[in-house]
Amino acid sequence: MSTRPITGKITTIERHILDEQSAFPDASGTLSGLLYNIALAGKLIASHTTRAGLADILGSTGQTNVQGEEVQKLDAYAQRIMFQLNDHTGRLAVMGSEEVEDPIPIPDKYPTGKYVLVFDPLDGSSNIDYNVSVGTIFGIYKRVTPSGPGTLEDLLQPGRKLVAAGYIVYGSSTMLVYSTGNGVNGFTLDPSIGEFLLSHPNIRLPDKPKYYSANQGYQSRWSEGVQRFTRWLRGEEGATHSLSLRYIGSMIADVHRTLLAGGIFYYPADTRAPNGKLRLIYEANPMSFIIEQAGGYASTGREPVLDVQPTALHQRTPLFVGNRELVEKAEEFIARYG
Ligand code: AHM
Ligand code: MG
Repeated sequence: MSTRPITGKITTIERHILDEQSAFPDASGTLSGLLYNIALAGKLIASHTTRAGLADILGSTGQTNVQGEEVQKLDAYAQRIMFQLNDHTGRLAVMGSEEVEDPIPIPDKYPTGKYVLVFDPLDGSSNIDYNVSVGTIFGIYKRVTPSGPGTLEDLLQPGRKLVAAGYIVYGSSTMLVYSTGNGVNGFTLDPSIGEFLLSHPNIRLPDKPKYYSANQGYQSRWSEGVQRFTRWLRGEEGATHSLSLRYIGSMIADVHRTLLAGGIFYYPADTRAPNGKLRLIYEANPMSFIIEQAGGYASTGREPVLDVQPTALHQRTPLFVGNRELVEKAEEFIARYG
């Protein structure tokens, strides 16, 4: 074991959240508490995802965990954790989740608050069986209805109105990345002490993009503009350089890599999915907010994702996110060829 003394400043996520809050002298601490609770949810979900391969073994023997609960599927667990950590705090008016069809009310016995939480509790969950990275995505808005229980109207806000957003990726290590509109910071979970520590301060997309990322298995279903754009990324269609390809099939991990390495991730519309696959409110918007806060750009291919006015909780959107010049190039090809 290393006996090297700790020399650098160690910033826990709690300290970072409080430091950010101090920039707003009138802040009540409600948002800070909400963010800290989400970080706690991330730790709990991370401790389960690392045991993912064991769930079936334990489940088949009828094992129960320490709380006496039956071992259950990870996405249901992640949903329950996000709900239970946030339902009683008096901070939220309503929640919206990929896992639940309707707006999730705050139980009557608890007070409601001024914020709204949208989340995908476990994005990429089809990858769990193959030990591929998955993650939790979240977005926080101020409520628009005046008081009492929050409604669908509170959830149908454009991404531009996000107060904070972020994600927790359960990969080779667990990382939490968030922004309150003042840049992007990343924290790595130190499992030995159970704390998220600031490991990636002030993340900016590198100027020189490295990878493009899309499910090219669907290429024949894409529009001509998207097909030509893809060829351009590979050095054809008059391009002067080409990018390398990476596709995990877990949006959270594909966008996380795009954020750190530079490049573009896209999930376009296709002949079978005319609005693409990804969901606007709790997948595309929070990830787009992060990418834009880090100097990049997010588009539907025709307009900024963050400007889309949602009309339904689970609506889908085509998504192009990454280095601005690449995303704008996609818009150019789509405007020209459809
Ligand atoms: P999920 O929310 O059910 O996990 O679905 C969303 C996931 C994204 O993480 C990923 O980008 C996409 O589905 C992959 O889809 P495909 O298998 O069509 O490439
Ligand atoms: Mg998802």
